[in-house]
Amino acid sequence: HTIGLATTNLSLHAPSQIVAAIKSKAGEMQFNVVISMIEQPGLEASKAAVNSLLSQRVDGLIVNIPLEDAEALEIQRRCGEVPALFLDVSPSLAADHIVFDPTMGAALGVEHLVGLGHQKIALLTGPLSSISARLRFEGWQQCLAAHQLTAAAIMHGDWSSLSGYQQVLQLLRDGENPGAILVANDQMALGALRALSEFGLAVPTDVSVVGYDDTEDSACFIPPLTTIKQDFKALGQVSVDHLLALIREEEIEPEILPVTLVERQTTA
Ligand code: IPT
Repeated sequence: HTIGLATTNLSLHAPSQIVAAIKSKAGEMQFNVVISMIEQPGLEASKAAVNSLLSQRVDGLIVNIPLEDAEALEIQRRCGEVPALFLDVSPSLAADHIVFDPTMGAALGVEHLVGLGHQKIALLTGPLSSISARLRFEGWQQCLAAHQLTAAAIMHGDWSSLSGYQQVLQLLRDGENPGAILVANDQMALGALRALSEFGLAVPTDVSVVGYDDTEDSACFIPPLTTIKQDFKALGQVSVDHLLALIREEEIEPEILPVTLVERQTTA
């Protein structure tokens, strides 16, 4: 038995940890995993990846590529009888999916900083072509508004640590001085920490930083990163269980997984 896994670029930490978790759980269940990786997200590349997995006669598909609802539905149609489970889509998608709760993750970050007394909070989003990046961004803005706050600055990165470094460096060069930065993933937070350090700003005494993901390395950043944990091991287990249920033609509902705040040493 074989699971097909269509994934966004594995040079990013979160997708590679998701693949590792799926591969481990599938192994326990005596399923093989064949992987098709796309270089850049997009509908055409996603369709090609899915076609190549279908031609290898997989029993079911997991798709961890950021997709708009219409794109996911088109891919689902293309799969025909083969069940497909989506991991990077809107929680309201009308197709099988398991996603981490982006609104909860955004709110946890804002509430943590506001609870510490921060009011000048800058936002560093992921690429706005990604549905999850947009949902985290919207969640931050809604939660700030609920506290009568607006973002002190808005920056857009591409998930890479280098983009985080460049965006925060530019912010500081422009003379902006936020008391805190909410960052949409830990890799960009790593770059943000480097920019702050190069500017002579101390974390967390001058600037607080909150990441998002809690990837394997985040506890070893300098200082250890406070972040929103998406439990990738749990996602791997739940998504394989869920796909196997779909393969057995059992009735099963989409799931929204909770996220948690992991408080380390980048916030005060
Ligand atoms: C999402 C990660 O949070 C982000 O860091 C980045 O790696 C992105 O994936 C790549 O697409 S996790 C996803 C399941 C929403």
